[in-house]
Amino acid sequence: MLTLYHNDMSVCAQKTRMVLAHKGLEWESKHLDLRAGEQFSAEFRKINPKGLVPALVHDDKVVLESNAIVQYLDEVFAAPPLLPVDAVERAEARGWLIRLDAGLHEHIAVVSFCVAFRHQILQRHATPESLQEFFAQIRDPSRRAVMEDIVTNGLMSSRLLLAVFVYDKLLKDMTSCLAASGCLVGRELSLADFAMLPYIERLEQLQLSQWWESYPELGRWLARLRATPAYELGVAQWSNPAYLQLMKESGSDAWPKIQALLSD
Ligand SMILES: N[C@@H](CCC(=O)N[C@@H](CS)C(=O)NCC(=O)O)C(=O)O
Repeated sequence: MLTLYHNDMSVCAQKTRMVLAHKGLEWESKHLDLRAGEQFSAEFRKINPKGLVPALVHDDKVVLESNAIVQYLDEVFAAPPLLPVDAVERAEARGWLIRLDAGLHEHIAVVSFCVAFRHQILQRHATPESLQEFFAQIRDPSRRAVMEDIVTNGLMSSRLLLAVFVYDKLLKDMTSCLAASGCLVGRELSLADFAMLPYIERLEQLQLSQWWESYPELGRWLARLRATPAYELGVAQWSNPAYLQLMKESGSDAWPKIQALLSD
């Protein structure tokens, strides 16, 4: 039996649900409201002491870290495979997953919070005392420092500048890989494509798609992935309209500011 602790709009959870769907697997959903702090509950900390989703429980085994989870699923439920047969291409696909853990995941959180999600936190914790309580419940000091910065400083955060430069390079690198076959690696969609999709779609939700206006390969890739049953079951069916609306409204004037950071 597979149980997934997850969140509807979490990029890591979207990736994991797409892989579960692509493999045709049945799973039990344990949805956590991250804004209500359900990831910090004692019950969930027994599953993941770090208080992060997604977490997969397979029978009595716990598998943590979304990139480890999707590779675990691909090994244990081999068909249809999501890593290429060719060893070099497999290494390339894993390289894209490493890129997420080596910074991109934190950068999308920075962009998302600086543009949109900080408004949710500031609304929910409207007094300085309540805001301090929110920060204090984040036990990991480095996660707490990032959250304090991006919620407090928003578009003025120095972390946003770094995130924007990393993303700009990523969009160029993806475009050059997509030019050959429309996939990031090889000729078929792989873990690399499913893993990267939420990180690009999030920019679009934040009204930043002008960023890749001159890269049509990226638009075609997005459309191709969105036409898959895995996207429908793993992403579309879990879309949270309130979050989409917040990102749309907060992001309406974000692009000129991001563009200004890029041209500085
Ligand atoms: N490296 C972890 C990152 C997981 C992660 O950051 N999850 C976010 C949602 S995308 C989360 O649970 N955030 C809750 C929090 O930061 O309190 C993974 O890939 O699973």
